[in-house]
Amino acid sequence: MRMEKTIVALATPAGNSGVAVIRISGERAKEILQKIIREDLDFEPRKMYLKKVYFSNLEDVCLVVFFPNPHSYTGEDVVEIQSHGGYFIAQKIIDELLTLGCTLASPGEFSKRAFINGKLSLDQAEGIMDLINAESEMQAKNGSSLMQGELKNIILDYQNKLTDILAEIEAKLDYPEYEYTENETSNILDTLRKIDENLTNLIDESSTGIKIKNGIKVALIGTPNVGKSSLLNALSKSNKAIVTSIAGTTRDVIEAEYEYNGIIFRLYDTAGIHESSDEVEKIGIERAKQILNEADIVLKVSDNFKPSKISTDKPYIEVFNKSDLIEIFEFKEIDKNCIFVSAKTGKNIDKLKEMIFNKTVSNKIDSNKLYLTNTRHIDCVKRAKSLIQNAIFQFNNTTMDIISSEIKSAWITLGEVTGDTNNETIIDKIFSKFCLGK
Ligand SMILES: Nc1nc2c(ncn2[C@@H]2O[C@H](COP(=O)(O)OP(=O)(O)OP(=O)(O)O)[C@@H](O)[C@H]2O)c(=O)[nH]1
Ligand SMILES: [Mg+2]
Repeated sequence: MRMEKTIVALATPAGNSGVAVIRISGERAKEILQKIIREDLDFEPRKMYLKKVYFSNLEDVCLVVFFPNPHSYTGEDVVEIQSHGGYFIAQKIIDELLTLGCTLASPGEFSKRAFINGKLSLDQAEGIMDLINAESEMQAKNGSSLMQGELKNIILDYQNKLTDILAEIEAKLDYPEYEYTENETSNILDTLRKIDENLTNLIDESSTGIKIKNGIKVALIGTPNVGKSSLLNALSKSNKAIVTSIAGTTRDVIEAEYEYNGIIFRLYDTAGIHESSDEVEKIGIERAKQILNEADIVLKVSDNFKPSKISTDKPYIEVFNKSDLIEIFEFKEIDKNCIFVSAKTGKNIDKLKEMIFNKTVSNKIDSNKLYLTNTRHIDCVKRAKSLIQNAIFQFNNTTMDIISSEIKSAWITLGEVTGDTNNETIIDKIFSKFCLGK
């Protein structure tokens, strides 16, 4: 399907940089490129040209390249102009392209066109965004697998199996007197059960996928002055939190993060919890309690080597900080929930990271596996699973046309993952969340 508008956007972030990439897509892309370089050139596909680009009363020497349809990102004619970086120059070139006939692209419009032109499935487009937004190795790996069609292929495989069953049932619906052999019904049931089992696995493992996507929330909780902020700095190798010897230094929640074994851990340093009459500190303490509720794991920090009195129903680790102040030659684990560390010397900080990892994700993660990380995909797979289960449960107690209708619905629901069967409003909504120029 061809679009009427030829769209333009900056594909690189706005700001000062070595180069800026301006992307144009649509029927008029080549003609507009010829106008801005003031040359009637018949571009060789995908070949870089060094050309002067004219805009306002200025000019820049740019690299330009033409990707004729359908061999381009969007499947349309695409032009890329690499100008010198800098907010001003790139913006002025875009202004000129707008006067020459381009329209400003909306967020995600390039990817949406790629999807409409069959260059990408919906989940592949979402994978590209995951890859762009990735902050950790696992997020990048998962985004890349999605982008390369790993989930799409799984979904297509299930859809094909369902199609085979549907073909078999539909062919026999015209012959109401047809009696299914035991072999035929058990083959259909076996296939449905296998799909159900695979979908169930995908759903079960998606809790790990969500952790990969969102990161693990780690709350640092304790009484004032025990070294929570110092620990946040030590764990994240940053200087984000203010550290002083004055009790009650931290008021607002301070956030920092670190990556461990490909996973992002989000640290939340909070105000020391105690009875306070200070108005500002009281608000900070309330926020600390809120963070305690939202955390995936809590570090109960103390500096007197006694377990903290703060109670939580979340998984937690007792962290005895300032261990450099006592003479322990060999730190012994009292139990699996407790560790002696020193934010000051860095002692056992890596061991603490390992403990946090083991308590939150360990053993549940296989770096070669594709996890469902997107709530939209998880929702589709859950609905498809429930339809398949309906078909299985009713199999021996109802007519084949009812079974067939459940299977058809499951097929359609699975198709929503790849965007095969979505309506236009949903598609628009999904792409509107993408970034500009993508
Ligand atoms: N010796 C030693 N001192 C530490 C260690 N960690 C923190 N401190 C000191 O303890 C004091 C308090 O540290 P903070 O990190 O500000 O403590 P906090 O728990 O964030 O304190 P509040 O924000 O007031 O609740 C500072 O003087 C730190 O230098 C440590 O491992 N060893
Ligand atoms: Mg603090």
